[in-house]
Amino acid sequence: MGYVTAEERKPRGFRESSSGVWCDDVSPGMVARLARLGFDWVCLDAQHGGYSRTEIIDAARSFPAGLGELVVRVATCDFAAIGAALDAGASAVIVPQIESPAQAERAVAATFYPPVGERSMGQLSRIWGGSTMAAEEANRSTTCAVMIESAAALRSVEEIAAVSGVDQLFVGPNDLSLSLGTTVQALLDDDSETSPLARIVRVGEEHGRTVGGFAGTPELADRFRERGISCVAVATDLWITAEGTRAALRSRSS
Ligand code: 3PY
Ligand code: MG
Repeated sequence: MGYVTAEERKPRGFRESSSGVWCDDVSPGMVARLARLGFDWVCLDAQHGGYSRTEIIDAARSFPAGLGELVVRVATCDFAAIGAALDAGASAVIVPQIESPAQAERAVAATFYPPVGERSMGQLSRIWGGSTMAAEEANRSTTCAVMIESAAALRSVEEIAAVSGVDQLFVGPNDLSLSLGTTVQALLDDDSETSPLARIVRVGEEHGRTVGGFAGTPELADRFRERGISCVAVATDLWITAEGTRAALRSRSS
């Protein structure tokens, strides 16, 4: 599979039904290649992956324009970290472990410029000669996704989704299943109308929020989509290199 160009492909946005890739290992080259190969969005993981602020900036500088969105999963609901990811050039943030409307309001305040929020102006693209965005345009094109990944978050999911400025509910199945005392597989197998995933999807629909989630493999991604979760991290950089390695070694002589 070769690289695609912006003309050949119209990437789907992070707010739509889309397929993204999750990057743990720090490699601006890998991030750029994954965007060029066809993912709708590439997420840098600053919570459980290796990404620090400097490395987010390096990846953003080499991200190919027009070929999908750069997304950052920040380490925590931190005002400075959210602003720094967006200043570097991310068009969306995924904010982990949101459990209350007050926390969701904090995430929104950090993501958007006034009058919507309290983000401070200072985009870094001016440093490398890129164009900066006016506050209004940035507010229109930036996405705030809050992670629903605990029993407490599930209890407050209606109130969290109702917070103005929350664009997306993003399911963290590993933490959610740990918190509920179950497994990712059991969460996905539960097809009842009262299941945790059905509840999140219903609430998302009621409030006009996209529902996204971390799958990490195409097999799990299909299961997420069957449950109505549409904006899915369908692979990780580590999975892709492992699968590529496995495929390559199939030709090894025994
Ligand atoms: C989770 O599954 O808990 C996540 O945060 C995905 O990385
Ligand atoms: Mg998690």
